[in-house]
Amino acid sequence: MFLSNDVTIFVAFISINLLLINNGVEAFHEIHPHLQSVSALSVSELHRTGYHFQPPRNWINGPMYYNGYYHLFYQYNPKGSVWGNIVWAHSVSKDLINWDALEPAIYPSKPFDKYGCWSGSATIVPDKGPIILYTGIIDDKMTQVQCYAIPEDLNDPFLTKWVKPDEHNPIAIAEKGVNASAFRDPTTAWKDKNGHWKILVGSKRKHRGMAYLFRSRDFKKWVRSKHPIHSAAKTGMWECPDFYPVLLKGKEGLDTSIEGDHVKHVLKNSLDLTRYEYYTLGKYYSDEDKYVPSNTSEDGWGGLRYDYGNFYASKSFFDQSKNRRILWGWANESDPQKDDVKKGWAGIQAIPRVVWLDSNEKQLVQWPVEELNQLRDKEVSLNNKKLEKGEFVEVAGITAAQADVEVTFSFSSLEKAEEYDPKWVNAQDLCALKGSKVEGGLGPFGLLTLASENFAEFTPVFFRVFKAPNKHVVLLCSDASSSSLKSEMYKPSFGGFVDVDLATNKLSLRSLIDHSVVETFGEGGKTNILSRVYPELAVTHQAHLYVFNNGTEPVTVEKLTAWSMKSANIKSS
Ligand SMILES: *[C@@H]1O[C@H](CO)[C@@H](O)[C@H](O)[C@H]1NC(C)=O
Ligand SMILES: *[C@@H]1O[C@H](CO)[C@@H](O)[C@H](O)[C@H]1NC(C)=O
Ligand SMILES: *[C@@H]1O[C@H](CO)[C@@H](O)[C@H](O)[C@H]1NC(C)=O
Ligand SMILES: *[C@H]1O[C@@H](CO)[C@H](O)[C@@H](O)[C@@H]1NC(C)=O
Repeated sequence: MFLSNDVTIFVAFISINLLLINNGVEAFHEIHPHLQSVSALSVSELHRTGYHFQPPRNWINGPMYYNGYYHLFYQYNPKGSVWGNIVWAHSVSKDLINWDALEPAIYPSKPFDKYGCWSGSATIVPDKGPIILYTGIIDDKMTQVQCYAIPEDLNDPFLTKWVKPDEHNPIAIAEKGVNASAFRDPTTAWKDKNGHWKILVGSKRKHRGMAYLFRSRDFKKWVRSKHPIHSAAKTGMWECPDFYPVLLKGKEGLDTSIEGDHVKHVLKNSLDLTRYEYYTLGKYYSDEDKYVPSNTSEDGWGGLRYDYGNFYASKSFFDQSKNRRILWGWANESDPQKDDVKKGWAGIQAIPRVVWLDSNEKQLVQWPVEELNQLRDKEVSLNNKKLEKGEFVEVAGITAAQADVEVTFSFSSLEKAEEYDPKWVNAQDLCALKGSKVEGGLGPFGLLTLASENFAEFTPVFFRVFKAPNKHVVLLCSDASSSSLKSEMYKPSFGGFVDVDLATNKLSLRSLIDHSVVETFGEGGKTNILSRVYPELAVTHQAHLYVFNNGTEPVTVEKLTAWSMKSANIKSS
């Protein structure tokens, strides 16, 4: 995976402790000068996250669970502040929240990856252990091939060292008809019922995005199937494809090799053209190496998204220790590059999310891994609090800049819902049109996160309900437009529609607030939005959290629980 236009500065990890004073904020940070690549002299803690994983460089390769440890591999440039020299950095964890960094697992060392080791995935192959497949760059024209690496010592619990055998490497090259500059990001392999291993590799032909399928008996010799498993016109390069089964009923995750009538398959791609991710649900015909999206999901960028905010290059893996599928994405910065240089870091990981098929079988549902709850500290609650139009109530007593909040709102009637205009097909545009200050009927109501004393800054996360001829349309917005006094930020008002039955007259939200992140799960994880924000005033102890209602219909905070969140223990190497 390749972010040519995104120059992220990482600085990181000097081995002396720095004490920074920023607006009264104290912070310690460890930095290693030998890894430092740009001239930042200090690392600003101001907007640094307390419990979201912050790699120095940031999108992920295949995370995996093996022998009691979760492994996170991520793309990282140890030599420069601009994109290049990409290696696979490596951290391990027992619980997906607290992490220890190891030395890089994979770095350019062979003719087949001399110019870079790009994204890929890990597969745990029975009797062999984990095998990493990744994209190697063989020349300065960015010619891409697929390679593999294996642990040097399977008895090392951390799998610290990885080797790239000369035999059978690279495992796949761009043969005739395949664009060698657009041929990357192999998926985790699955094994079909005939014993063939299969992987996908993202590509495009002119403007048509596609995923090629490769097949192998022995995980060494791979053959490309004649047709891509799937393709879609005008979607451009498919980065970081992900392909996996989900159970029709239940939240349990499945091993990537499961197929049959009791599952649907998910095909996700990160579209380089829009910088967002889209997925479809569909049927996988393994004998024909074909995937057909079902008619409930739109194929292309009008379609379903894991997250309607900053969330890209995600990967999922099956966690056999807890029988769940975990989805993990990367969130870039929204501040200008010069601020990244100043603050000395850029890019975070979203909180790992369990993913399963909604009972309506039309979309996925996601929820933060339960391990996150160990960081919950001081708890406050607010129950049965009615909010009239224009009312807002503070959720006081917690660290509002580093918090987890869950809330259920109820209302007695849908009558006052505003008329829905069928022209409003784009949720993000609608959120921009109807912000939290625009009075509505039922909604806007929700949380007001990272608010400063006088509301000069705030990031509202809210619902708004509309009435269409035969149904209600529910909109969820996460609006960064007033999040910071600084003007030159990217401050979108992200939005997504929520496919929910309103018969219960209730809507719920969970927001994970972490200094420069507001990561929201709407209606139990049906519609999710991650926003990056950089308040000037609403920082650390000056940040406040509220519930609010700006609709004419009163709403009730039926139940709200909020926690101060402890920081995770994320160590650098
Ligand atoms: C191959 O992909 C590269 C990189 O995106 C692009 O610049 C080039 O035009 C593509 N070639 C063809 C023949 O489509
Ligand atoms: C979608 O497909 C199902 C069968 O798989 C069919 O019953 C339904 O009518 C189709 N819906 C549309 C809108 O085509
Ligand atoms: C609610 O509306 C009022 C009046 O427009 C506005 O001053 C206030 O900021 C709004 N609340 C939020 C959370 O946007
Ligand atoms: C993250 O940054 C913003 C602002 O610079 C861009 O608009 C996005 O395209 C970018 N997202 C990704 C996935 O790179």
